[in-house]
Amino acid sequence: MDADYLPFCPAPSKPRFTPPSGAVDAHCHVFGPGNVFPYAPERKYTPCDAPKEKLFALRDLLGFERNVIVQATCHGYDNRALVDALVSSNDKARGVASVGAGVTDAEIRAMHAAGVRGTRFNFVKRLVDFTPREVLAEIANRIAPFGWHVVVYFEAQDLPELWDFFTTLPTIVVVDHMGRPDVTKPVDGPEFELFVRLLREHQNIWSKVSCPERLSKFGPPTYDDVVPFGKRVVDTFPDRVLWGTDWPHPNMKSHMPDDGALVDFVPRIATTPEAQRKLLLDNPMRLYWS
Ligand code: 0GY
Repeated sequence: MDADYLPFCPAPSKPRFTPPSGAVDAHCHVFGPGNVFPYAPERKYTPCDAPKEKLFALRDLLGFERNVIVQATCHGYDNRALVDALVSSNDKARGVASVGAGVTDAEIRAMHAAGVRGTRFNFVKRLVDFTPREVLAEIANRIAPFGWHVVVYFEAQDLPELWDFFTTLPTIVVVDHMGRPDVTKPVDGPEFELFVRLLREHQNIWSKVSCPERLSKFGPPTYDDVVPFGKRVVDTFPDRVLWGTDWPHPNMKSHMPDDGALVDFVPRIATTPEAQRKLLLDNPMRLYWS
């Protein structure tokens, strides 16, 4: 089956930046292979196969030790590819699944044993059909007793409408990609200010400072226009930030990033060894391995 966007970078460069020992790539995916783990019939895109072996090889090349593998919409609620990667990882991977309201405690327990520690709610309209908030709230209440958190993916213009829902969730809430700011707007303008306020007023809300390749209008390899946004979030909330490659970069149509260049973006937003250690090691270890 053909993918409907670009294939991932076949030969990423070795980064110049060396991550701290034990570092975690806290946002990446596995896709298929489709002949073993079929893609969801309701998916909005067809990815290229991106199996666990390739992810683990990339992890080693980039100088990381662990992965947090996030269920993407192309696999729907079928978490088998994710769970297979987790149990094959030798305790080097944790997961964020996607579950429906019908999930049972036994299913949650089995996923937990495999290494799942959260569920993801996706609000990006091009990626998913609408799910009523009451259903999502019910799922959050079901997973909370297991110590799981909720990962949310949305775009900046939708934050006002989602605010009340996010701020009443009973778990830690991790926002993907800084809530996808429009980086042509000022970093201290009202739109990004609202996102910063979300984290400032709610200590249970964290942010991934990932995906400059999706947010940038300047483009590769340095994604300069994203730096002030990432740096502001890392500087302001050093203990509640995570970073990931987003390999294999689903839906990237403008260009396919060199994952080595993405790692070299990290010291530009986390500018001290302490900030880098928190971002790449202490924070993800606390959330996923403690
Ligand atoms: C990402 C981003 C995207 C896709 C998904 O679940 C998904 O399909 O998250 C996107 O298209 O922006 O983080 O993987």
